[in-house]
Amino acid sequence: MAEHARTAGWQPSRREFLAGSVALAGLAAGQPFAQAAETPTADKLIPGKSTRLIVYKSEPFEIETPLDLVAANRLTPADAIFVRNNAQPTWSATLAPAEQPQWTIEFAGLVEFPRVVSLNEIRALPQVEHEIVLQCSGNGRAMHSQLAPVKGSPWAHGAMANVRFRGVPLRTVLDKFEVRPNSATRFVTAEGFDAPGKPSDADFEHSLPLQDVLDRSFLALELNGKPLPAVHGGPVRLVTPGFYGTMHVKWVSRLRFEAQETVNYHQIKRYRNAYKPIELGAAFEYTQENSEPHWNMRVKSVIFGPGRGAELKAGRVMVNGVAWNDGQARIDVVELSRDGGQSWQRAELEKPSSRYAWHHWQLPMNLAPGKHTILCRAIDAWGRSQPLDSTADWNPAGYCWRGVDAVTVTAT
Ligand SMILES: Nc1nc2c(c(=O)[nH]1)N[C@H]1C(S)=C(S)[C@@H](COP(=O)(O)O)O[C@H]1N2
Ligand SMILES: [Mo]
Repeated sequence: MAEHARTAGWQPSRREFLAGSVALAGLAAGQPFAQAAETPTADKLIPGKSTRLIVYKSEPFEIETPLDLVAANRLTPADAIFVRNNAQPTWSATLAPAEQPQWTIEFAGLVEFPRVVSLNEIRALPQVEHEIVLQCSGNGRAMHSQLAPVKGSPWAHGAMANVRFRGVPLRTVLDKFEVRPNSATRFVTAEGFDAPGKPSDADFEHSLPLQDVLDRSFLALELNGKPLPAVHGGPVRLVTPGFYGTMHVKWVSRLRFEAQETVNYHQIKRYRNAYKPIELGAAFEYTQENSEPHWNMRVKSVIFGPGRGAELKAGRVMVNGVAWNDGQARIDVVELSRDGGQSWQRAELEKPSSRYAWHHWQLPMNLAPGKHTILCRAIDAWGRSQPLDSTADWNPAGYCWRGVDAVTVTAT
């Protein structure tokens, strides 16, 4: 994609920025990564992160949270949240807030009054807070790979978190600054300010359906009650509750109102789900016609306890975990099976703090001595559920795992 010229504002182009031609006030310069033979721990890569995180890649960051750490808190603390960068902007190497007094967001494209709005102007508007599941669409890739080989980092269940974002609804900003999308507008394309390492690679951006953006999106300025850390998109990130994490564009610098989805690599070649099943092990070329982007999250549930492979005392065992979906229909049922899915028992479902957040559930089970595999699945009010056999969901990129979860334990 040709680099755009910014119509106004102080910001340099993304590529100039990456080249370091302009110094940003208040942003910690990224530490140069030591090229050690061993991958450094997450706290070395991103000061403030937990040492327990699993580093698949240090450049760009692909860092998972071990499931017990995901399960340890109702609200995932910032130091434990997984990280996924597609490029590696230097400023992303810190958990500190990205103080950006001069940051601007440009509103461009099919709008009556295109304009550039400063973050300070946005900050002054009424804010909302949403507790949401932040989940990479690659979460669960390791389970896909048990069916047939897939490409990409083998995320288990830990490319997810339950967090609270606070910020200004996009609709509020559009109203206030009279940015009026015209009737031809169908998508909003959000550009991140990060630029790829190789100039020939694509910038990071995603198109989202206009209606969802107007209904749900907000410009997040805070995470868990604190200024948004740089690594998680600070100073400002576009968040659309119910969508997969890839759509929550970090370091958002421009929103383009458009009649068509962008043809950007990250929108068309990756981050999509095919409309029809893909044969196990087969290659697949995504196009706009044969697939749809990772927008709404699929219904999913994960067992938090007992842990995978746990050895425990026979008798009464409390099984617990979480379920969620895209927040568009109520999660009705979470049920567990101990006989491979022939019979199911309903878990007790807690009222969630938000329809976009984890829905906690639990069920006591009586386990006789021996090995047990416990399955779990959620069903929402639209009847959407999770497959017992995920072969029809398999895809070569290992995207959007939503299979029935399974935990095997030994009771003695
Ligand atoms: N600008 C920008 N936004 C981005 C990305 C990126 O590479 N650049 N990665 C996306 C992907 S694929 C995911 S899963 C989430 C990860 O969010 P986190 O790093 O805050 O956990 O950010 C999304 N937003
Ligand atoms: Mo992702």
